[in-house]
Amino acid sequence: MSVNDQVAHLPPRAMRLADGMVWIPGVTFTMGSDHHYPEEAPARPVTVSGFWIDPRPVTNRQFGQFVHKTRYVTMAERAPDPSGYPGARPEMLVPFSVVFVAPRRRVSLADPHNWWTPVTGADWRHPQGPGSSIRSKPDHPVVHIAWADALAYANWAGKAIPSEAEWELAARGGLNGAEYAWGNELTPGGRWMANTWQGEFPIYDTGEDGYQGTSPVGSYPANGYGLYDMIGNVWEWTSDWYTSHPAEANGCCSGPNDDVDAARSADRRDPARIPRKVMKGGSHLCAPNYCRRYRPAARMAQPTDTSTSHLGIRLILRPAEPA
Ligand SMILES: [Ca+2]
Ligand SMILES: [Cu+2]
Repeated sequence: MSVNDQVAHLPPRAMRLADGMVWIPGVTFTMGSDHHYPEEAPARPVTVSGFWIDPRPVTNRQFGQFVHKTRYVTMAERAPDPSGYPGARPEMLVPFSVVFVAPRRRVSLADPHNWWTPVTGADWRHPQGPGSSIRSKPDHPVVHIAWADALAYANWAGKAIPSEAEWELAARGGLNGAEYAWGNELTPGGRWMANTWQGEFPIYDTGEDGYQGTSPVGSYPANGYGLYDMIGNVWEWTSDWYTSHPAEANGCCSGPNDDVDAARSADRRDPARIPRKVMKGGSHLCAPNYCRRYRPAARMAQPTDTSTSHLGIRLILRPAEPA
């Protein structure tokens, strides 16, 4: 299908649900890319049925309403269950979440521990750890959300977490095969289209795009489907179990092989063998010198038990199956 055909399928403005969800028409599109990281290849046709999607990631204010109503306690606020972590030292089994901390000087880019720090007391209300707050960030995307938290919120909202294919189709905004969610140029006419990192990662972010760290959702232009922040700001959970090569994945995200796929998604070097989901969209930490994942095709593995300061959620709604 050509780009023009796809644009003809853009949803009319009227096709929005009362809460602003946007209709993404079912289509066959080119998923993945052959021009970047190996885990994105091969570019291949994938067919997705139509669905509704939230135009923005879930914000701190929205997540706060959920917590207020349900008294839900996120994974980052609970001590890990020792049975899931054989051999872990007791002092490690305390509530924590993973926070990006910029090192003071140049470090090896080969070891993410040089900038990712487990912080006790870091959670969605305290994104940088104890002493930090979200008081000035009601409209920023919620972060420090583990997979179980994402599911709990989705269930409460009566919505679902998108599959990787649904997410990528939505992110492409009707531009089939484009590099970015807005076309083939990172900064068309010099304009920043998403919240990413400028300058040398991980030492110093110049914030040339207007923001260091997260930004209020909707601060950058929407894509062709009217969706904000699909790229940059925070990564977003998808429901697919991670495989290093998309062609290995089953056609469907759940079913009789779900347990097998979950087990296979774990990192072999991880003694606890925590299963990993695919996250999409890149974040405010994606930088040209380290991680050019501010593109719809980009993907990373995220252990389901781990929450971080640059990962949030966006929900979808699938139409009811015809009886
Ligand atoms: Ca930025
Ligand atoms: Cu990145």
